[in-house]
Amino acid sequence: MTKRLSQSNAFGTAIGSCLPDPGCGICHSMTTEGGTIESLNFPDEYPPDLNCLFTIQSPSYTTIQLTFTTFNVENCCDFVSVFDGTSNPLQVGLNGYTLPDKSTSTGTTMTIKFTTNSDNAQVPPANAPARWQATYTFQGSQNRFILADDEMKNQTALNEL
Ligand SMILES: [Ca+2]
Repeated sequence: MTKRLSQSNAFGTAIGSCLPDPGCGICHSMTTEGGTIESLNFPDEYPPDLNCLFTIQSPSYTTIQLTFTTFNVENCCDFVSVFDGTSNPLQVGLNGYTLPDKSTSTGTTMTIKFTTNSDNAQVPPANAPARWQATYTFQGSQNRFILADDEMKNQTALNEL
């Protein structure tokens, strides 16, 4: 019983991680449920000549769902690609001005590659500035948090007997 409790508690405190290459953008608002990731200088325009990787790591036994919430990526020359793990492509060569589909990993790692060419982004005025933002959420953790919560209640109930 004590062992199970300590495992659940260790799990419940894990928040995963989101690491951009230096000078590539930012991950923020990280919690046990996920976080937000955005292009460099967001909400302003991203610069040219980027060759960037963002690596998202979720807590054990969870998967990662990525949902773009802003997507204005120069539709000739700048590209976003999403990989399951580090190399299995989920969506490759995304650009343009409509929100891409959601991506879901099969394991605890998702990698996002973002490259921009040497020209500043030329996007339609209605879409400017060129930028993107996405939220990532950890899937499959909810039951474990509830389980951990129930175990805490059970433990409390036992202590009160
Ligand atoms: Ca560009």
